[in-house]
Amino acid sequence: MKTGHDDLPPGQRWRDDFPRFGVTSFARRFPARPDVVCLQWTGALREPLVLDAAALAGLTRVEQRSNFHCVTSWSRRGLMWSGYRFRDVYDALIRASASPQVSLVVLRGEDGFRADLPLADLMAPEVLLADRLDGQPLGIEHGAPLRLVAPAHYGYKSVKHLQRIELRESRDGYRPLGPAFMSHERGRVAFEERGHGLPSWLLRHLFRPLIGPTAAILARAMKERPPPG
Ligand SMILES: Nc1nc2c(c(=O)[nH]1)N[C@H]1C(S)=C(S)[C@@H](COP(=O)(O)O)O[C@H]1N2
Ligand SMILES: [Mo]
Repeated sequence: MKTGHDDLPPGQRWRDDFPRFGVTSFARRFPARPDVVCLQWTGALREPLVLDAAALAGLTRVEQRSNFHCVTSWSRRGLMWSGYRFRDVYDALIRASASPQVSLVVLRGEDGFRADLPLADLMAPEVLLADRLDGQPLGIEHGAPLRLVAPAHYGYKSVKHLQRIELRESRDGYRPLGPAFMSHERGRVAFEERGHGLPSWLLRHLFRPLIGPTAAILARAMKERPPPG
């Protein structure tokens, strides 16, 4: 049976570890309560909703092995995530309150990071709200208490430390994080949708030298994290 786990998407290279990674300006912002799920839903819905761990626990828990692809060109094979399908969460707990016109979803992390995806992309069965990784509760380095996992999209769509999910009926008035060339409206790995305006091979070459230094900055920030409280 073909699992797809050995397929390396265009322009990617495997690595054996799974570094804490991301945008360095957020590296020293940590979740206040990494053990407490508290996910707000705002925007185009009748009234804001908050989901906690108990609300999610009523849904089917899913275990899923998938590869992870960072836009800077590193990939990690075979991570075992556990959590809930975004689709199940939306259908069971959100849809009844949401506008039928919702087309864009903005996901925000407690560190200030954000990313957007079309609702249709989030409804794919492999998109999870994950709270466990490789049989352990999700650590702070990988997005505690809850993160998105969207394996068909570049890692920058898989927002860690999820705090708020905003539903929108259009892109009007929404500005993606950072410079335009660094974000793509979909960001699908198979189509090498790395960013905007610049060819993907160029982005790949611009990003590749930043992998080592970025991972080092994020690891150091983690080590120097002030004790909670
Ligand atoms: N909240 C938050 N989520 C984030 C980021 C971030 O800086 N902050 N970085 C993104 C990027 S660029 C990548 S590649 C992945 C890295 O996930 P990891 O740290 O678990 O390896 O997280 C994504 N989600
Ligand atoms: Mo990334």
